Amino acid sequence: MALELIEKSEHIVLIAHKNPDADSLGSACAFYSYLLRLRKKVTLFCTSADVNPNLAFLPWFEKITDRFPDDADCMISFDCGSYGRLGIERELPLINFDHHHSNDFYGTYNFIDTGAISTTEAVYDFFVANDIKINGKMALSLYAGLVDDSKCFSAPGCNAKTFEMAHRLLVLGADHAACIEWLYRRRSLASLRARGALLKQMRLFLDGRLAVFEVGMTLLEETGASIAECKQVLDEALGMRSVRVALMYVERPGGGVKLSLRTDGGVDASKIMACYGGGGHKHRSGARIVHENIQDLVKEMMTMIQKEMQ
Ligand SMILES: [Mn+2]
Repeated sequence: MALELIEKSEHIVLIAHKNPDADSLGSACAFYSYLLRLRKKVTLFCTSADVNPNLAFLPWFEKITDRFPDDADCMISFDCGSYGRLGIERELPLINFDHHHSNDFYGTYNFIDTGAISTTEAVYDFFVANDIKINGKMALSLYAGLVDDSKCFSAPGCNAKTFEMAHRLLVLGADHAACIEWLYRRRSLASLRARGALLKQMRLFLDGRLAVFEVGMTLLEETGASIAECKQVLDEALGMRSVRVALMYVERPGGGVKLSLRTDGGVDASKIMACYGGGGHKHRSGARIVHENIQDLVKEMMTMIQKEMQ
């Protein structure tokens, strides 16, 4: 049992995925509070050295480290759709909390709820099922993941349970205003510049049903925006009535290409990205590949998307 494993472990490493979002980090932060209560030694690990400063409102944010401790005896991963997303490989028992369809139960114990809107929902359910008291810090951490992964309660997967969980977390002390302020009202100049440039160069295909964005190295250098910041325009493109699928390809140093796909759910994004060794959700998915000719690749993907639309 996962609880027994936690009980007998002394030093537990909580793992958020590379370039963590509020869901991955929020889940880990909620667990951090819980494990401290159990008087465990805890490490909050993430392979990314610089984490999005917009997440600094999360409790324990300052504890994030990219150094994996030598004396750990247990790991818990959050929101990692595949084992590779952990960013490390260790022969340690692993508890796997996630909500991605692509998750193949790589943990020793797995809490995968593909119906959950966020991984924090899976963690919340675990706390509730095991009578684990949720304090204010834990509530805020869980709420942050819920707000972010539900696109501020606008994603199609939002249902009565989403709002019930939101209600309970607010009662338990989550600060809604702080979450919104940090997650949505602190956009950097770099992100606004990137957004302007990207919306200007957006191309539409397939009778306006597919929006395509190309992010070259120059755009990233000139605006100073992160890839995560660039990806926000995908959701904006989907806000257009005709657009059902939005694709972004980002040129990476060394010849790689990072693909991000968002859909309205009619086309299964994770299915298309699986063809390129990637994964994710039905509505949003990504992959990283090495491809010599980006234009050929885009053409190939467009054919695939067109087929899926019919
Ligand atoms: Mn998530």
